[in-house]
Amino acid sequence: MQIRVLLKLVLPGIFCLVHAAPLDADHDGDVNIDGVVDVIDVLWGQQALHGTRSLSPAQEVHGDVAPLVSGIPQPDGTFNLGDELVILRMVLGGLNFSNPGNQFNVGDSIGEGEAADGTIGEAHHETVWSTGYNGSDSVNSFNERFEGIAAANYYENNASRDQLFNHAVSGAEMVDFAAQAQGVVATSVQAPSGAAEMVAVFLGNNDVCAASLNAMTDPGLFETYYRAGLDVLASSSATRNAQIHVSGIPAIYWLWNAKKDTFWCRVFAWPFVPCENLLDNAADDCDSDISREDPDNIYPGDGTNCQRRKTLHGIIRDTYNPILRDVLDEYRTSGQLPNARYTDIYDIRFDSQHVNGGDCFHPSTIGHALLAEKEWCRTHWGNSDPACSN
Ligand SMILES: [Ca+2]
Ligand SMILES: [Ca+2]
Ligand SMILES: [Ca+2]
Repeated sequence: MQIRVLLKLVLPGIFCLVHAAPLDADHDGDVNIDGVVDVIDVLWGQQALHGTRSLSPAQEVHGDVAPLVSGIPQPDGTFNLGDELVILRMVLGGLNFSNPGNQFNVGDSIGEGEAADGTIGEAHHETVWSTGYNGSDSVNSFNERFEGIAAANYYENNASRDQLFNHAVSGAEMVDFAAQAQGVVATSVQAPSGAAEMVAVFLGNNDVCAASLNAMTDPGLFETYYRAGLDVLASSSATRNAQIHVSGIPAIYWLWNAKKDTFWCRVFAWPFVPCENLLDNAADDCDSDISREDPDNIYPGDGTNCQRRKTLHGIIRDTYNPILRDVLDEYRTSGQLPNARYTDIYDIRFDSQHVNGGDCFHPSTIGHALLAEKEWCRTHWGNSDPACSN
């Protein structure tokens, strides 16, 4: 009797939490492969574990969503209790790995695609790695990937919807996260689903770029501002269950390395870029080529500018990115933002072609293409994308 009452109370809620599952994503929790992840998949999984149902190989693949590493499924080729528990959380806890029905963007000048074509100061939202929509450029943005996977289920960004979706502001620092998040909450009602289903967050670049190493945003404040933005997303039903894709800060050391020998960049462009702790006195004074290629270690013969650049590199690695990762892990594991996941891109090395030749600082179109590919392939969506295994 008690169980029947419980089911009556719980089942309507369960069916409200059904997620549309992508048809091409194999590791999606949809054990019976009917296009949705719901209580039936939990039941089938339970029966399989008890030996009263045998799953086909394809069904096992769909059910293989565990273990989770930093919230991202790392399928291990077997279906066991860990997988069953993840599927249960998908049905009851709002855990979601499906393709989103829309995508919002929070960020700085990179999120605006600034100078992507080399024109200093010019925004190129159509080029951006996340919400970009130029179908004829080399950037296969997240927006274009979702649209390509299931156009009917995805309310894509385009020139006329960009104001709704792209909230990035050139010059934004982490202190601006909360305001941009409020903008996402406010505009999400305009999406057909009335909610933000994915939010890309790429901030922090302007916190680490500063007039000097001492002028970088205080790490304690950086964390406070970060939490304030996450709190905004967590406190609204329009954003709480969205897949929050937080990008780590890249190793900007490599953009100096890539462009340091270009006269235009060194003499005319960089003096106007507010990232003096990286770009001041741009001539190479590292001990050797070996030292310059090894920013993680300071060599005895490294000059003061080389040492300053490497120190900045280490601070991003050891202070700012761990804050972005660890705080987000906390919001996810506590359930405040059940689908918030951190993507580390610190190991990506930018070559000259990835940095535009105008301001010699922002990603070029090719740089956005690289970001889109690397970020994508490190998500759970990338897990199911054969193109990422190359
Ligand atoms: Ca199903
Ligand atoms: Ca598994
Ligand atoms: Ca494109």
